[in-house]
Amino acid sequence: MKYEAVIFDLDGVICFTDHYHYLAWKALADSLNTPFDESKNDRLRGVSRMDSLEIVLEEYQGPALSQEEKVALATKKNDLYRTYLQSMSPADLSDEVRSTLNALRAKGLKLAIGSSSKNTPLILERLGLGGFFDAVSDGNNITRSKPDPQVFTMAAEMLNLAPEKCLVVEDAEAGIQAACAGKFDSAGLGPASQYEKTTYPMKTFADLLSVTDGTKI
Ligand code: B16
Ligand code: MG
Repeated sequence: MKYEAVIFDLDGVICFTDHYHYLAWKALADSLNTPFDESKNDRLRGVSRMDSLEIVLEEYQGPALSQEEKVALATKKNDLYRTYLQSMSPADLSDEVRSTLNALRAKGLKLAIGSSSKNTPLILERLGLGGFFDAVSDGNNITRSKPDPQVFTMAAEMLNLAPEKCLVVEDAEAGIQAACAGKFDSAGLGPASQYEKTTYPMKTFADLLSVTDGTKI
């Protein structure tokens, strides 16, 4: 087998919480009288919470904000986002993702998460995937966010495998850049299937069954 492990991004790959991110950032932006729309929300994929806040504040025209005030704003957004996450359940995991994960494990591959999100433990628990993965590297164990490779490098270390033995699955440009910087091959879904740097552009999650053998779709 070409790879011994697969490291999955979470939001946009295993599940889809971008609308909840949108609703929570939109409420915050409205309270600050600053414009925010779906296209700006798309720029937040894979980007850390504090870096996302800077993008949300790009057109903000109010009084200057201290670092403490920015942290308070990010916390307010996150509190609202987490209330939306409470409505998630195992029904939010698609049959395709569930069956593909099980088939990849049956092929002998280790399975890990590499996500920028500090809410990864809550999301995995809501999906019924708490304890499912062999390693979870997320926003809680990193100091540098994607496009830095740290989140994937740490996942590989947790699995005790070299990057060349791990395939990263991503939906975001920042995530593909992170995979490249860490010397990981990458499989891209959605927007990431269009990037030149993506090793294996994919149409659908189940394509991983052939891509993990090194087959281009
Ligand atoms: P949190 P991923 C990323 O998750 C999201 O795509 C991104 O929109 C979010 O800002 C980031 O997590 C941080 O999330 O505020 O929950 O810590 O795509 O890397 O799984
Ligand atoms: Mg993502």
